[in-house]
Amino acid sequence: MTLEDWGWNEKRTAEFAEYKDKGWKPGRVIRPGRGIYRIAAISERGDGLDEIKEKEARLTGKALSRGEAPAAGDWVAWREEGGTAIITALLTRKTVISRKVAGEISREQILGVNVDVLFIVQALGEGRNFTPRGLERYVTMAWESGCRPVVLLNKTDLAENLAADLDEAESSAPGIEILACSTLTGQGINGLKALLPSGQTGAFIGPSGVGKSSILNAVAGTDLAEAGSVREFDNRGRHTTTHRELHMLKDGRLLLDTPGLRELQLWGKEESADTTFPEIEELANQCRFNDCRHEKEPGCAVKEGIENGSISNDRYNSWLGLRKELTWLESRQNENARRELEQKWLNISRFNRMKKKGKEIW
Ligand SMILES: Nc1nc2c(ncn2[C@@H]2O[C@H](COP(=O)(O)OP(=O)(O)O)[C@@H](O)[C@H]2O)c(=O)[nH]1
Ligand SMILES: [Mg+2]
Ligand SMILES: [Zn+2]
Repeated sequence: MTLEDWGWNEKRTAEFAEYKDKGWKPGRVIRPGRGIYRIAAISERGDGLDEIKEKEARLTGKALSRGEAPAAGDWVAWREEGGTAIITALLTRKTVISRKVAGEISREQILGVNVDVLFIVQALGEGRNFTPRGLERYVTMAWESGCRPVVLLNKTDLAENLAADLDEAESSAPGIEILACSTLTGQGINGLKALLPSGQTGAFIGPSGVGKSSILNAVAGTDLAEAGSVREFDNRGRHTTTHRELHMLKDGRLLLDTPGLRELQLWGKEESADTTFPEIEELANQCRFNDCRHEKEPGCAVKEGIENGSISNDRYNSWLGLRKELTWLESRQNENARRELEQKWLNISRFNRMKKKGKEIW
């Protein structure tokens, strides 16, 4: 096995050059933890050749600056210190799948990084929540991540009207490949495999219970991930959000299992939803006023589009709602950034005051 099998390429080699000079080695985070990370890393075999081995690496307080904890899928640099691997640097992230943490706090939660193909899983039939509006949220998240999105409509064995479901999915995910599948009948599993060449990393996102772990197992041909929604709760009945793991399948495919999301709160900017609604975005550029809010303004091409039927009212309302949510989030992010900057200046002036007094500070 080589680093390339884990997704390494020439660009990474170039980026790693400065770390190589320091004697550091590359590795990829398989499973993040609190302070201890499982990584796939180069190690010497003893006969002078290298091999890839899984090992545990530690993150020391000094290693990385705050807010930069390695995530599942990250490429890192590490060095050996007294028989322990210490993570020393994070390489740039090609893609980042993130959401806002649940609740009131506006902080980013990273679900996985350096994923190439992001499978949005929705389940059909009884109950398990495929709704056009819900799918639009996931599509927005997917575009924001930078990954190539694919929609998986799972549990086709339970579908009452697959053609209608496909139609609905198509309107909510324009321009995105949609695949119908079932882990029960095996439908669509080969089609899914065809979308993920080896050496590329795939990941599944979607609500709990839609079949993410089951699909992973179906692709793997063995039980890698624990399926069955019961296990997504810990023994106190709380929803567990810790499970994030990059799996290398026997056939070399790389797949990241993420925890089920009970609710998806978006993380992004005001424009993040625009790619999800290309038909609206196109008209929004033709409004009379540049700062048209597409609500009551005269000469609004979006409103005209609704009237003449080229935009659906549901999609329009969904778009407005998502934009409002994201605008609010952006203002909160700016507020956070302002506060952080303020704190930094506060620390600097404190530092200067102490220095003047000739005190030892840290
Ligand atoms: N009928 C049907 N059930 C499925 C299918 N895929 C998964 N399930 C079931 O749905 C439940 C949740 O699956 P799981 O893989 O744990 O979902 P996750 O929470 O998204 O990882 C389990 O009971 C699975 O057996 C499918 O294609 N058809
Ligand atoms: Mg699961
Ligand atoms: Zn307008």
